[in-house]
Amino acid sequence: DSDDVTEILNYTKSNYASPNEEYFGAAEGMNVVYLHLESFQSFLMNYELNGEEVTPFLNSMIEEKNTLYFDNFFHQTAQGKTSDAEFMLENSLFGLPKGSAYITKGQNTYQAAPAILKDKGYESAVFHGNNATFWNRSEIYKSFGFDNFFDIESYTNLEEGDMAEYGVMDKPFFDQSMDILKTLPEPFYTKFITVAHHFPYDIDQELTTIGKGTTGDKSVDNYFQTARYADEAIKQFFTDLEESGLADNTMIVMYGDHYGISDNHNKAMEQVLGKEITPVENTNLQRVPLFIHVPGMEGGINHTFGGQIDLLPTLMHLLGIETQDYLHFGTDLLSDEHKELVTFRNGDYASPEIYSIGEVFYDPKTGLPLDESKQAQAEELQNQGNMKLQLSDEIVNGDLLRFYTPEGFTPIDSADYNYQTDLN
Ligand code: GP9
Ligand code: MN
Repeated sequence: DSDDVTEILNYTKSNYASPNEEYFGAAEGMNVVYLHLESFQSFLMNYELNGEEVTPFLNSMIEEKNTLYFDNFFHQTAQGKTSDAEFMLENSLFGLPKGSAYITKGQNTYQAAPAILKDKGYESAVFHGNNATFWNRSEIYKSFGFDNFFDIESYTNLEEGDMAEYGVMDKPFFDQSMDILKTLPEPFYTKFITVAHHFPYDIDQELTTIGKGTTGDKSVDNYFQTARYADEAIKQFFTDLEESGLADNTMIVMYGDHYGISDNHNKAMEQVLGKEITPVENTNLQRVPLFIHVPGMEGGINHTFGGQIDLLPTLMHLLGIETQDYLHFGTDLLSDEHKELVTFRNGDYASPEIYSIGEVFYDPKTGLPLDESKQAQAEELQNQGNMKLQLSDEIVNGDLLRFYTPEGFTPIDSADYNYQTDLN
């Protein structure tokens, strides 16, 4: 009940990281574009297959002057995969230990990004070339307060070969999405969910511009081809956004949603990386790319340890919106007070000095079990992580946000939303 919320609010307030003045409001009033990079892992960045860059466009964005690239950013998803990633970045709440909160908690009360931004005059939309009901999106998006959901029905001009297993291929997807995007009132908050680079990474060979890997493991070998295709689609999106005139007033956040190559493929991955995949290396492979591009902001490579749970407060602070009254379990990656502890859904964690994997603590620098002298510190981080997971679960399982409304926040009534209307 409301007492439980008060207690949890005390916790999130004590964990709050205040904004960094250098970045607070750097994107104030700008449009927001999230590009959901399906199955992208960080090892792809600057990786060369047979001497050729796999993702030349994303690699160039690492160097782009108005872009921050985070090279110690991790996914924190579990069985809910894509939906867990979305859930974290819209709410800064953890996904559930089993199943998907999208499916089982679609009717809960949320104070999600689209709702927070609605109070600031933003129009929100999700673009996804798949059925609206996949992952129960068409329900939970209403609870989040998304004004528009452009699903497969919105992509009418499809030709042979434009469909992938999980929806419209990224190139026609971005192409047609752009026409819709241009009609949205500004400022807008939008998310584009790509699908071409999805397991098992099959792609029409006529669409490929790079060879396959040579490990003999089919999905690992194919992975490079769909990654290249997605990279080209994203490049086209940036070009089109520039031509539309929207780019100067739009921030773009690109994030990998979860691993694409599971640890069942570690033998092949050892060939890809040229090293043994120890427990520490396996954790390192859970890094996913994060790019934050803001026109006029000074970019660079940021080494802070963080995860998807941290995206919402980071985004809000860049937009110049305070977050201390919200029940967020992540903290602003750009804040000096951000604690470098990445808690995974199974209770493992990664931090600069210590990894916790399957109840064993490791030194990530050596890959070996942690020195006795650091056990107490490791336990302390473990307890902090466990606490976060537990409190986040209490909120989600108890639907506790219905008992608390942050000051200035207008609660969402999901009955006000309907995505079934004919667009034409
Ligand atoms: C489905 C797509 C894929 O619409 O987002 O979800 P995933 O299988 O990656 O969880
Ligand atoms: Mn996914």
